[in-house]
Amino acid sequence: MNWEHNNTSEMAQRGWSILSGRVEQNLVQTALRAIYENRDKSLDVLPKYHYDTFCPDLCNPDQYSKPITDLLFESGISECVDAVMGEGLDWETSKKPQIAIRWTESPNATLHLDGFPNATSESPANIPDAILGIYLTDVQSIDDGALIVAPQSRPTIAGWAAAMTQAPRQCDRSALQSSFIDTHTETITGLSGTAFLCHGALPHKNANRISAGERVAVYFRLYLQADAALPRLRFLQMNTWGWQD
Ligand SMILES: O=C(O)CCC(=O)C(=O)O
Repeated sequence: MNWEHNNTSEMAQRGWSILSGRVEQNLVQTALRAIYENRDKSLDVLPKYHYDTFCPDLCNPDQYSKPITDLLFESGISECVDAVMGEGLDWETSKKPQIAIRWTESPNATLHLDGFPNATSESPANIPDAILGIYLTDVQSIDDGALIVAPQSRPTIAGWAAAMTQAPRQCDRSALQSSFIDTHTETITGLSGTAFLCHGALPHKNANRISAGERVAVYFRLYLQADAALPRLRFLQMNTWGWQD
């Protein structure tokens, strides 16, 4: 896996980029086997698990499943990400996986930011610095349940971040979320083993799965260490996405 010059400029322009190369198929197939052996079908009906994990046993923080963390640490992805994010990444927090399975009956999704508290919550935002996605099945078109992203919402988020910095108590969280721009969205496609990095403040959702079968993706929310040279939320507080050549 490699991070090329064009990855950096794509991050700066639109907030997402596909890593060059793909995760080796033996790692992908081992992860898929673990997922299907551990999948808890009783969770399928509970929408919470669509945004958490369908395999709690693989995502137990006492010991994350090796076939899943190998996708990061044996594929060359962790080195890429370290190179991009300046080795300030908190891997203990960032290696928590989400197993995201989508099929035709999955609920409709709406654009959102991960770690963004809902309107009534008192908790602070915990928006990741970046999100790493890995498709374990082929996602060749939007109908395969691709990830959809909304870079056009950047000015809205930058404005909100500025207001949040100045007067956090007066910020209307629900107003921000309902103002994400659901037109001119972009679709991330790729064959099994494709890995992509998204800016943590890039609104996103999965497209409905129309094709037969299931889409399986693994997501990792990447957080910089608290004492990293650039503080968390740095992307939100800047007018650019924070990625420079
Ligand atoms: O399944 C996907 O591709 C997106 C999942 C998602 O948006 C989330 O869990 O926050």
